[in-house]
Amino acid sequence: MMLLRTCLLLLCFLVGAVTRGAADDGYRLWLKYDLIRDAGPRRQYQQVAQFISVGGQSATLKAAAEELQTGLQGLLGQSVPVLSDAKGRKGGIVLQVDAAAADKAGLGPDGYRIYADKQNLIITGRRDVAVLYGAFALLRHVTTRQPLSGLSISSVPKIRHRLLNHWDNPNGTVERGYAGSSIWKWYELPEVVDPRYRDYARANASVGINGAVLNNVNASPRLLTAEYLPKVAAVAGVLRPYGIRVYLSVFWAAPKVLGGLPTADPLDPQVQQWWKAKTDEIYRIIPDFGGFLVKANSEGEPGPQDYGRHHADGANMLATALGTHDGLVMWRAFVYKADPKGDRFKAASEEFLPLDGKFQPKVLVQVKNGPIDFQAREPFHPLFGAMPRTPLMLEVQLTQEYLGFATHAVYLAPLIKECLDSDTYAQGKGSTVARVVDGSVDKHSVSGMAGVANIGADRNWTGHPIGQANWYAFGRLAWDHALDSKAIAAEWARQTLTTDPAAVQTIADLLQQTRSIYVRYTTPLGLHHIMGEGIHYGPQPWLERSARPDWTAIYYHRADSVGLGFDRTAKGSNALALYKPEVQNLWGNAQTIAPDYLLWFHHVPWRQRLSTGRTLWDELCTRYYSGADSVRWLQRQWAAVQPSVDPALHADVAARLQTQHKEALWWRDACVLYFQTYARRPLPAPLAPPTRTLAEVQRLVDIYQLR
Ligand code: BDP
Repeated sequence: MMLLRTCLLLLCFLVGAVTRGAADDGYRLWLKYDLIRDAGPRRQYQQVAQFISVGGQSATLKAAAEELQTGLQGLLGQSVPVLSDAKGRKGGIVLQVDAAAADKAGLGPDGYRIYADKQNLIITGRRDVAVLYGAFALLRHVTTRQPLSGLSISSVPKIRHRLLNHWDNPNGTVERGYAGSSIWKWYELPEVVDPRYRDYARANASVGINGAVLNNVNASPRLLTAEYLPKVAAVAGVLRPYGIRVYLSVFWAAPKVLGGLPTADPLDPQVQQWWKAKTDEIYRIIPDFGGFLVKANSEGEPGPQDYGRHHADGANMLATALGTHDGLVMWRAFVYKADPKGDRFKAASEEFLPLDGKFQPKVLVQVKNGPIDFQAREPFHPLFGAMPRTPLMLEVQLTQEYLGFATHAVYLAPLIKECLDSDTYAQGKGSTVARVVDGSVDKHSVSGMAGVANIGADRNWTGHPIGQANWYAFGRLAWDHALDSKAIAAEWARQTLTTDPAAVQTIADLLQQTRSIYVRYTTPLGLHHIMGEGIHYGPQPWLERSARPDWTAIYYHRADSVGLGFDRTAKGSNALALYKPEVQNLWGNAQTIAPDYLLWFHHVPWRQRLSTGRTLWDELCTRYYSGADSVRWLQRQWAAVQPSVDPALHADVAARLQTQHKEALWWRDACVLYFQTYARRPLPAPLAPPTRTLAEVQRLVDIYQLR
């Protein structure tokens, strides 16, 4: 009797667990493939998914077929056999490489086409990997419940090299990573190959990412050693079927540290020989190695300038070492010498503009979206459009170093789009950053976009569940920068969070607002670089002293009894002159500049009336307060979708939003109280003054600065 009861109880528990479903831990990202519960649409998809036929044996085609099989079986609840030949059968999906047809259709190496012929659904492209992209596109199509009848889609990426940059260290830590330790387990490799690498590759391929720089730009020489290269090769082996090439960040002084040479001078024949031999060694082990990423003479890293050479000497030396190997040198333009009298805004332009036309064809110069450093809002980097003879890669940051770590919900597609859509006027109106980067403005055949990864070993990959949307959106925008950021948000939410259309809409709406809300409660009106020293978390606008003047906050906001903001007009640093006249007109006049950019370019009197009708001081306070209030709005919106989202996942985001609100108040109070010491004015009605003192907020910030 007792036994029977125990068995019954156990049975009830198991049935309960199965019907409830396991809590969603976020591991599956947007590749969930949960059953389509609505029988009507499910049947329609079932009719065209009777089988998958794959015309080829390659690992990539196999991966495509496997993904479709897993995906469709999950979505449709039926088994879908994989055949090597359709043999006149109808009602299936046919994967086929067709170079001639792809070339005729202008698909390029990666573009795909999906269309319905009389019998089947065909996915085709010039190469295996194009077919793989098509397979993922079809799954996205089904997951987002779009019709298949009469289907005909072609899609060609606008950017050739779509890369994640991992800032991962060989010891397992991640620079500016907030989702746990590195996913690359260097100590275990190459013998232990974590199955997670394959899921990483699947996720990337699903959004078209085709390259990964595995290690931090502040590079350790370790990965270049004969001991470590087989580890790199093991990772490359897992990523290869998914069309992802592996790249390495290199430590400039490696010939000294690893090769025992007395110098790392790029013009020294022994140094050149060392790199040539090292490059050949890499290609022997990893034949499709992608190339090198270099941070040189930046923030204390060694570089060619240590030997009186310039960046092009260094980049070209590596390009020569690559020789006939099919690889790239991505040379970063993130450089700024410590100059108390200078303007960091201009530093990269000063070093790189004279080098335009001096780089070898294998070199791309990688430029951050803005001139300072991944701030919540920056004007586009003045190098875009100013180096016509050099292909420029765009670098954006997905890890939220300056955007609230993995605690604040900030969807980054609007930030990335704001940069991409900015007009440089390089070749007249319409020369957007997007078109500079995709090569169309200056007729470059090579192009690239890099996203600094927000991925770590946390079960859900990105710490904050919403961070997944940033990984997703980066891939989608690198593929097609014309996509709309809210549409991407909806697409992501539909695949990741809920199938309920109203909830998807609410989530897309709220995601779309997150970045501007974050800007308002941290750095409204064009304030920048006023965050906590070193960790870059929380507010510290009062920071006056640091190892370098341009690491303080006062260097950037220039608050005084008269006003606030950095004068970058001709009366100030004249950084504005780096832009084309049309852009200077847009931003040069404090009366007409969009308020969002105001303090980037102007020192504005506190009492000055802005285009919003308020004085600078009143507008500043209003934005800080409305920004913090808007986090409450985010919370309400998120609460509204609760019935449609997995409970564990919903609770996780809801809890993070609580922290976000608390910290929005922290930012608000710190900045309003601090700037008030200069403005010496009361808060405009009806805003209630903070209930804590400046000293109290400062003490709070001090805690975060403790070691
Ligand atoms: C800064 C980060 C630093 C990076 C640097 C870079 O604080 O950790 O090494 O950028 O991009 O934002 O090289």
